[in-house]
Amino acid sequence: MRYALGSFLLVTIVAAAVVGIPALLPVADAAQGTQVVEITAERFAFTPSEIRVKAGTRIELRLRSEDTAHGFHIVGTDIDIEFPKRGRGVATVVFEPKPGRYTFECSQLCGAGHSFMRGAIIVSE
Ligand SMILES: [Cu+2]
Repeated sequence: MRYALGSFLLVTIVAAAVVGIPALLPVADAAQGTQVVEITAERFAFTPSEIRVKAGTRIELRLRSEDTAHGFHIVGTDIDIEFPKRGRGVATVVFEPKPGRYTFECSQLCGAGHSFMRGAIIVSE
């Protein structure tokens, strides 16, 4: 397991398997300005693959695999983690981005379509 620790990055691995997450849609926590986004990875896509937030939002990404281990790298940042295969837990990444468009990609070789596993976080002013 690799951890890239930056000032704006917090990584935790939740040991318990998360079963039956009720929704994949972002859940806003207005009081703290935190938006929780559940992301599912499955060869060869992240769902959702596009996340839009307003500037100043703290994004808590909860990454869960539906098959093998995958990686999650936000290009241009030091966020790059591996998260476990199905049933082995969830990895949480906290990202507090400036406005802009950030590409994320799988960083753990996971099969023939690995290089297609990407998405974007779009932070508007
Ligand atoms: Cu991959």
